[in-house]
Amino acid sequence: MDEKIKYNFIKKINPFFFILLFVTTIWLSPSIVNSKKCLTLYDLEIPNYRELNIVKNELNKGTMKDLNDTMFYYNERYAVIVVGLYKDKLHYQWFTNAAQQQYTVLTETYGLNSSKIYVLLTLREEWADVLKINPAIIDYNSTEENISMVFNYLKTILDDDDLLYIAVISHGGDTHHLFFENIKIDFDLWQGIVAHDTYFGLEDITNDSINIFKLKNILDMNGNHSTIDNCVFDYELNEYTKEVNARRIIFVLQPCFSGGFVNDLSKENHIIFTASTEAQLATASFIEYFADGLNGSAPDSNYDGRISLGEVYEYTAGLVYQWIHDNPDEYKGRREYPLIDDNGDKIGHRYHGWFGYNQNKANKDGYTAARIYNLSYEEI
Ligand SMILES: [Ca+2]
Ligand SMILES: [Ca+2]
Ligand SMILES: [Ca+2]
Ligand SMILES: [Ca+2]
Repeated sequence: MDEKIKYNFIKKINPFFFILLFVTTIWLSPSIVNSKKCLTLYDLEIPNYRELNIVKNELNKGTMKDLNDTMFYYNERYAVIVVGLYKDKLHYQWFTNAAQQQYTVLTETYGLNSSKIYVLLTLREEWADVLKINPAIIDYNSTEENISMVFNYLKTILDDDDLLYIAVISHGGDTHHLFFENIKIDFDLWQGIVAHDTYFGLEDITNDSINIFKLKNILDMNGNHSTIDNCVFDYELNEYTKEVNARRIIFVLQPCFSGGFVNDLSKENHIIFTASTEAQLATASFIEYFADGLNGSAPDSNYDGRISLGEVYEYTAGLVYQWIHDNPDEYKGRREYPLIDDNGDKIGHRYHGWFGYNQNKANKDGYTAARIYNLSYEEI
C-alpha cells in the first residue's frame, strides 16, 4: 500500500470505527453493571461505606495537618449522660447498658474524671435482673428539675477552654407524629417540611407505663404544648445548655426523631450527632456503635495516626445503615440516617450522598468534627 492509498483508507475507516466503538460501549455498560445481580433500592441508597472510605482516604491524603501542628488541648472535660424514658424492660436493659458503656469509654479510654461525669437515670427496682449499669455511678434521678439543675451548675464552672460531652439515651417523640398517632404513616413523608418540635421522654416510676406518644400528655385541645410535661423538648434542652460556656459542646442523641433537635441546638461551637432525622424512628443502637467507635473500633480513614470525631461518626453511620440494610423485613422501607451538624447553620446532614457534608470544606458539616481528636484536643 503506498502512502496515498493508506491515508485514504484511514480517512474512510476512522468515523465508522469510532461510531462502532461508541455504540458498543453504550450497549455493554449497563450489562456490565447488571451482570453481578439486580440493583435493589438498598444497593443504591447504601453504598459500602468501607469502599467509600477507601476512595475518601485517597482524597484526604496530604490534606490533614501534621501531628506536630498547633493543637488546642481542652482544659477540663465534663460529661452528662441522661437516660430518659425506657418504658419497657427490653429498653431498660438496652439503655442502661448504653449508659454504662458511655461512662466506661469516657473514664477508661479518654481519662475523664468520674467526678466530672453526671449520670441521670431513674432506676426501676423490679427490673434489677436486667440492669446493666453500676448503680454507684448514678448521680440523680432523671427528672427535668435534675437535668436543669446539672446544667445550671455547669454554667457556673465551665470556661471557654473546656469540653462538655452530652449523651441522651431515651425514647423520643415528635409533635408531627402526635397529630397522626392513630394513622399508620410513612414517617419519611414528613421529612424536611418544617423544623419539628422533638422531645425525649422522662420516666415516671409511679406509673407502669407513661406513653409519651399520647396526645394528651404533650398537647392541649388547641394543639398547644401542655403544661403537663414529662419530657424534655428540643427548645428546653437548648434553654438548659445555651449558657454553658465551653469551647465545644458535643451532643450525642439516641432518641427517635432526634434530628429535630438540630435546629434548636445548632451553634458555632456545638457538635451535634443524632441517631436519625426528625422524621425517622431510631431502632438501631446508634449510641452503642458510637461508643464502640470512640473505644477504638472506628478506622483511621485518613491514615493520620489518630481517630477524629468525624471518623467515629462515619463509622457509626455506616453501622446504622448496615443494620437497617440487614433487617429489611422488620423495617421494610424504613430509613435511619444519623445526622451531624457542626457548622452552626441549624441544618444537619448525613454522611452518605448529601452535599452538605464535607470534611475538607470549612463551611460544611463534618469539617470541625474531623479536627477533634480523642475528646482531648483539636486543630487550630
Ligand atoms: Ca419539659
Ligand atoms: Ca426542633
Ligand atoms: Ca484519622
Ligand atoms: Ca449544618
